[in-house]
Formats: sequence, C-alpha cells, structure tokens
Amino acid sequence: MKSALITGITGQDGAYLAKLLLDKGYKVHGLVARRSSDSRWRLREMGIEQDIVYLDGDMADACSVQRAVIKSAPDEVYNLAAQSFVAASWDQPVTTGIVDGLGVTHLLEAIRQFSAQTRFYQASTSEMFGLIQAEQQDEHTPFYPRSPYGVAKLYGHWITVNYRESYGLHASSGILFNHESPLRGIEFVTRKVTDAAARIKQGKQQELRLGNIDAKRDWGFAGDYVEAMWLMLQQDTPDDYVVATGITTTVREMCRIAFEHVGLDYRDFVKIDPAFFRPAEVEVLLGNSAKAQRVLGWKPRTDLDTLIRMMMDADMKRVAKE
Ligand code: NAP
Ligand code: G4F
Repeated sequence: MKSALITGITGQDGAYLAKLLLDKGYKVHGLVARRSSDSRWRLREMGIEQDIVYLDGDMADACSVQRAVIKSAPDEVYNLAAQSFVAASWDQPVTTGIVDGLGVTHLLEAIRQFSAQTRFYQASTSEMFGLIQAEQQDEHTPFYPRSPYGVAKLYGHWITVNYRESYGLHASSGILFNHESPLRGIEFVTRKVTDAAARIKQGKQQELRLGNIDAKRDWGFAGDYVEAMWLMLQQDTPDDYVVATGITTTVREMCRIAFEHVGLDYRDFVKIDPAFFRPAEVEVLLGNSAKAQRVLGWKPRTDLDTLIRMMMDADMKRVAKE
C-alpha cells in the first residue's frame, strides 16, 4: 500500500485529491493545522473523514512539518496548503509569504533530510503569470506576479525547481489555472455567485455585490485537476506542467450562466462595489496545457456550463435546507 501525505487536505483540492488517492488504495495522511472551528466539512461531504490519518502541524512550523514527513513515511507528498485567497494576501502579506513561500522549503528540507525517495508535488498557480507576458500562458511564459500571494507562490515554485536541480529530488510543480467545484470556498468569485444566485432565487438575499466583473479566468473543475497532480508524480522524471482548459471567460459571463440556470437575469441583481476591487488586478488568464495533455495524457473533461450547473444545483439544495 502506497503512503501519501497531503498538506491542505481540508481545502477544496485536498478533499478531491484524498478521495482520488483512497480510491486508488493509498494510505492517506493529512497535515491539519489547529483551528478553533470545524475544518473537516469537505472531507465529510466526500464521505472520507474517517479514512484519513490526521497529523497536527502548520506550514509555518518547520518542526511539525518534519514530524509529519517522518511519521507518514510517504511515497508521495502533495503540498496543497496555502493562504490561497488572493485578495486576503494584501491584508496578510507576511503570513502569506511564510505559509505559501517559506513553508514549501520546510517541507522540501524535511523530505531531503529524512525521506529523499519521496516524490513531491507543489501547488503552483497561474497567478504567477499575473500581468501576462503572452496571450496564452504555458511553461515557457515569463512570470509577473501581481499580488503578495503570486509573489509568495513564485518563491514556492522556484524553490521546488531548485531542490530538484540541487538534490535530485523527484519534485514537480503544477501550474494550475483556476479550478472550482461545489466545495470551493465561498469567498472565491464562482462560489460567491452561485451561492448568491441560489439565495436570491429563494428570497433569502436581494443583491450581489462584486468587483471587477470584466476580469477573465480560465476555469476548470477541481475533480479533473487533481488527476493531473497524481499523474505528475507517476512520471519517471519530475517536471513542471501547466494545467488549464484553454478557454477564458469573464466574471460577467459566468454570472449570466449561473443566474440563467435558475431563471434569473444577473443584471437585475449584480451591483458593482469598489470594496471588491484589488490593489493590482490580474485582468486575464488563459492557459495552454498542451504539455500536460501530451506527456501526462491528461485533459479537462468538464466545461464551464456543466461546472456552473453542478455548483448551482448543490447551492440550491444547501440554501433550501438552511
Ligand atoms: P483552499 O481550499 O483554500 O485550501 C487551502 C488549504 O490549506 C486548507 O486545507 C487550509 O487549512 C490549509 N492551510 C492554510 N494555511 C495553512 C497552514 N499555515 N498550515 C497548514 N495548512 C494550512 O485551497 P484550494 O483551492 O484547495 O487550493 C489548493 C492549493 O492549490 C493551494 O496551495 C492554492 O494556492 C493552489 N492553487 C489553487 C487553485 C484553485 O483555483 N483552486 C489554482 C492554482 C493553485 P484550513 O482548512 O484549516 O484553513
Ligand atoms: O475567484 P477569485 O477570488 O480567484 P483568483 O483571484 O483568480 O484566485 C484563484 O485562482 C488562482 C489561480 O489563478 C489561485 F492560485 C488562487 O489560490 C485562487 O484559487 O477571483 C477571480 C476574479 C478576479 O479577477 C477578481 O478580481 O474575479 C474577480 N472578482 C470580481 N468580483 C471577484 C469579485 N473575486 C472575488 N473573490 N470576489 C468578488 O466579489
């Protein structure tokens, strides 16, 4: 039985990845930070809460990260833990830098010292492209991060490359574009919209306040994207891969799809609120995942309409029960 350690197991991707690995017969360990409220709800929703070995730890605490690596004796480590909300990274730039940046070194160093055969996945991001330097971004596109989050993630990305080149670790980095699901945090725009559309439809909310709805994102389904993570660690040679759908859509159009699904016109409810604009915006992201498709045999299987419908259906049911 293979052993895996997932940091960020209580997050959206952590839940989908844990399910995938359990289904493949892995023993799954999860590094979990101490929280005063319940953080395992996604794992419960997936029906896998009892199937995981939980290890206490925090990415900011090198000792706890090291202990988790030693205790889990992992064949594969997936580093998904992060302060992942871009907007919050301007309010907490230092925490974001420590967790999303230095935290990666804590983990790589623990692997190098105690478990050098372990294969490592780093959750890198299209936010590193930021102010895009090419119309469609791939593994060769220069980076230009636009937020403390993007900057911290760029450190995490390069330290992963550096440990691969310095020590020969099997360390790969997935440069993933936005991916969503019914388990997406409510602060991210897709869930904020589907939750609001469900509430408005059921008379529990009157309007939806958003920021820059002309921003464009390349949105895929989280369930598809965790397969790419796993595939990267099954390759003989570690490498970096862009994972994306190759289609970019405005937030405005995403709103139209969501509201239309419940028979509403978003223009009657969406209000633009300067409070949700960012100090520096990533206006457009559009990925080219040709390398992942060619080398890993991966491809996106869920289009945006299907994804939004899935999220709307889940939110309509959840809001009705409240
Ligand atoms: P998410 O839902 O926000 O999950 C983040 C996870 O990190 C949670 O389990 C959280 O724990 C954990 N975490 C936060 N701070 C921690 C700390 N100091 N120590 C230990 N754990 C900590 O994020 P996601 O959408 O699943 O994304 C997974 C990873 O992929 C992240 O690294 C993100 O930056 C990256 N990424 C995401 C996307 C996307 O579109 N989803 C795209 C590219 C890259 P709590 O539950 O206790 O807060
Ligand atoms: O949903 P978002 O908050 O996601 P964002 O900033 O693209 O970041 C997500 O994807 C990254 C990959 O590219 C990940 F690395 C990161 O961890 C995270 O998962 O915002 C999407 C767009 C932005 O342009 C934002 O300005 O939607 C725009 N937007 C407009 N109004 C809004 C809102 N975003 C949020 N969250 N809330 C609004 O009211």
